[in-house]
Formats: sequence, structure tokens, C-alpha cells
Amino acid sequence: MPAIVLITGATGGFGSAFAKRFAALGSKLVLAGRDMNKLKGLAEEVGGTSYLVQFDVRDRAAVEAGLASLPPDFAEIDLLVNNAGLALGADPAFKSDITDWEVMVDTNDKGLAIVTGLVLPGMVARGRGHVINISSTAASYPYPGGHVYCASKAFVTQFSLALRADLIGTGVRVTSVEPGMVQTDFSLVRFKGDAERAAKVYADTVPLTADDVAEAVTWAATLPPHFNVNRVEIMPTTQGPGALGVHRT
Ligand code: NDP
Ligand code: 8X3
Repeated sequence: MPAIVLITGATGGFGSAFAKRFAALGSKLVLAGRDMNKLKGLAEEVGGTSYLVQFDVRDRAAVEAGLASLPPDFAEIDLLVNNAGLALGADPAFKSDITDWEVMVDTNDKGLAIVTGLVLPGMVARGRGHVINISSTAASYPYPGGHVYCASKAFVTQFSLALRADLIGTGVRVTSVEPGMVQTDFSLVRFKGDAERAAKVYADTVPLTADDVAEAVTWAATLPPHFNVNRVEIMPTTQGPGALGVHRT
């Protein structure tokens, strides 16, 4: 069981589920998010011992300040769960808002790399630690309207594997967790508050839950130190890869 767990995007669907699971296991939590009120509400709901840090993962100075503010009994992070992320839009690439592309790359890739880069040296110095990156099936299976989101998650998976290459012999583990369809606010965010469109994503099917993803994350995190899960890909039973697109005249 990791003693100290830092979760980014803790206020969202996955992040809150991870917080509950790790609190139940007895881990101390560093809950990171953009909204301090939501973080406080989560900490009360979760119980256990937590420290709250407010930062936007895209803002390197804010992440540095947040991590520097950790009291000594929360500073030695054993597990970093890089979870903060989002998709924006699902229109074809040639009709998309390039600002949405910037936000996705800045959050899912730049932000994830910043947090990792700041936490990793301490783990290496201590000779132990684990980074779990929340990627997606979108990293491996592109779909229409996925373009930059799919590519941003391919970065997460490949970054995770490349970190493994650098970390051999350090005692630090890295895992890429790659879920398919999971019902959270993800689609509401993607469709910019259009609740009807978001609900259609999950209609008449059985998606995974955030707690299902937490099952995969806690499994990888609680294995013995010699055991590294490189990648975990999970989907609902009701989902599978689609056919390649063909244009017919
Ligand atoms: P939610 O929208 O419920 O949660 C996303 C979380 O990320 C929120 O806490 C949000 O905070 C936070 N966040 C977004 N941008 C930033 C930022 N710039 N800085 C800090 N925090 C930020 O979605 P999920 O819980 O479903 O998504 C969590 C992760 O899982 C994402 O990386 C997503 O891409 C990935 N994923 C989701 C799947 C799904 O089907 N749901 C499947 C596969 C992967 P705030 O409330 O402040 O916006
Ligand atoms: C979220 C899953 O299929 O909407 O990463 O891209 S999907």
C-alpha cells in the first residue's frame, strides 16, 4: 500500500474514486485540483488524512509552489496518479477549434509532464515510487472526431513507456492505465455543458464506472515492488474496437 498518494484532478469522477479507494487502504492523500471548495468537500467525504493543494497542471509555477508547500509528512510522495485531463469537442479536425486543441495538449501532455518532472527526482532519490498515468483506449484506437485527444493520450502512453526505460534500476515504477468508456462528467466537459448530448454517450449501454478504473489503479499500485504493470487497457464488456473507415461512392 503506498503511504502517500498524490492525485491530480482529484475533484473529478476518476480522481474522487481513486481518493476513496486509497483512503480506505490507509494511504495519506495529497488531493490536487483547481477548485479549493470542491477539494475540501472531497476531503470531508473521503475521511482519512489528506492535504489539499490548488493548482492548474498547465501552470508550472503554480505546480511548483503547490508541491513546495507540502508539509514534511506529505512531501515524500510514494504514488503520483496523473489523472487531470479532458477532451474538448468531437467535430472533425478540419472543423475544430484550435484553442480546444491547445487546452488538451497543455493539460493532458504538458501538465502531466510538468507534475511528473517535479515529483520524479524525489522518488529516484528515495529509491522507490510509482507514477500511474491515466491514458485512454483513445491512445491505441483512433475514432472520428478524436484527433488531438487521441494523440494527446498516445503521448501519455508513450511517455509512460519511455519513463520505464529511464527508470530501470531506480526502484520507481510507471504504469499507463488506459480505460475505454467510463461514465463521469468527461462527456459533459467534452460537449461544453450539453447534458443531453453527453447523456447519449452512455445511453442504452453499460459503461464502466470510475470505481472500476480505481480497481485497476489500486491493483497496479498494491502489487509487490518487484512487479511493474506497464499498461492496463480496460473497456466495458459492451464496448469493442470499431471497424476501419471506408468511403464508398
Ligand atoms: P472529469 O471531467 O470527471 O474529471 C477531470 C478532472 O480533471 C477534474 O477534476 C478537472 O478539474 C481536472 N482538470 C481538468 N483540467 C485541469 C487542469 N488544467 N488542471 C488541473 N486539473 C484539471 O473526467 P474523468 O474523471 O472521466 O477524467 C479523468 C481522466 O481520465 C482524464 O485524463 C481523462 O482524459 C481520462 N479518461 C476518461 C475516460 C472516460 O470515459 N471518462 C476514459 C479514459 C480516460 P476541474 O473540475 O477543475 O475542471
Ligand atoms: C475517454 C474514452 O473513447 O471517449 O478517453 O476517447 S474515449
